[in-house]
Amino acid sequence: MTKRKSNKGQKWNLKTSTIHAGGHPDKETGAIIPPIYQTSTFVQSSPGKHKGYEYSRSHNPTRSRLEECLSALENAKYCLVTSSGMSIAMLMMHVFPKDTPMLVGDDVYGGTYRLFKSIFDEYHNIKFIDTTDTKALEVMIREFKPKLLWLETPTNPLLKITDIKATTKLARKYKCLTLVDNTFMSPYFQRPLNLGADFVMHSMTKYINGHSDVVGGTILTNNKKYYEKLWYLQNSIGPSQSPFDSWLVLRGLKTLAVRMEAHQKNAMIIAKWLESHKQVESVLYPGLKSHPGHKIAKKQNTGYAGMITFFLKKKEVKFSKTFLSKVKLFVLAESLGGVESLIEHPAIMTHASIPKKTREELGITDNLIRLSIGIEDVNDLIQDLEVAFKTIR
Ligand code: P1T
Repeated sequence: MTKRKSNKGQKWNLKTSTIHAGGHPDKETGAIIPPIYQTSTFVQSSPGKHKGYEYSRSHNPTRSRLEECLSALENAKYCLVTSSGMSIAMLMMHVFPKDTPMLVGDDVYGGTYRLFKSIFDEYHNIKFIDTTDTKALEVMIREFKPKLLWLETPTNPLLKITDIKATTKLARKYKCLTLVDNTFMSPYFQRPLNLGADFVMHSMTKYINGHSDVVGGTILTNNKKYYEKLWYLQNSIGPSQSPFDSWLVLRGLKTLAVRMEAHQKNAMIIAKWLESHKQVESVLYPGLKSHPGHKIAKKQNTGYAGMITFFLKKKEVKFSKTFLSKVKLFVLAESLGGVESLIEHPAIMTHASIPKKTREELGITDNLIRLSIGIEDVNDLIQDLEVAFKTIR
């Protein structure tokens, strides 16, 4: 039997890695697809003598395969896979000693905001800031002396773009580590570690898995010390991903490249269509020339993915509610990054945990609608939105 090696030490392009990294044939049987090691524990021949696996909370061979694949995609030495995106944030908060000063982007996923604002604010000294404003950021970093800068780019839901290279350089000057939540781009379009970030994380629930059937998280780094801390915490606290879910993510990852291209192709057409629509006040899509962060996105990304945010001209919430309930093909649901198109109202749904006043200051208003563009036929998607627009004329 020919034994193909894993890609450790080899340089594959990303498209190849999505299919082959971590994908060596099973040693016992030659199975081309890694087995789902659906086991909680592993037999030892004598106490402490095992084959590298002891207990599935600590390590599992299927999860290891996924970690190997993700490491190749994000160009990282170390990867940890967990049970959700939020558990990654929770582990990171435990890495640092009590009262650590930290800066977090002001427009992050509502659940991330809630975790930092209502749980870890008693443990750490956390401040929120617009990370796209490099000048204000430098003043804050100099004075506040954070040890960690946590940012999303593009942000959720306003799709603000931060210059990763400039920002990580700035943070490093003041000995501050940077974490980029790369959920909205996927490694196919953005690789933050290559741009200077110390950590990159994903809610794998989204583009990484891509099929809306798994909740999962991952964090990657080249820093051994921090990886070891994170692994120790994950093993001690316990948010491990199940072998079956890791296997599903490995399966989903194989089509990452074709999915991302298809998301982006549809999203660009829909964003342009929305921009010219009479009932739309404005559209935010990083691929549009009108987007304030377009130039930076063009420089640091190889594409713009499938998330679009737009504002209805009719500002009252009743119009947004009607619009959202009239679509038939778009599914009204939280989450994003699956092959099916989703639509949602951030103020009522994904970002409801942010106080109304803060939400409005940020621009998460009642007429804001967020789309996750899937890979269906784009004409069907446009037709569906047009029917909803007609109901609020
Ligand atoms: O849902 P979970 O896998 O725990 O991931 C949380 C998370 C982290 N980071 C970003 C940028 C996210 O968008 C999310 C989850 N977001 C949604 C559920 C949403 O609809 O925006």
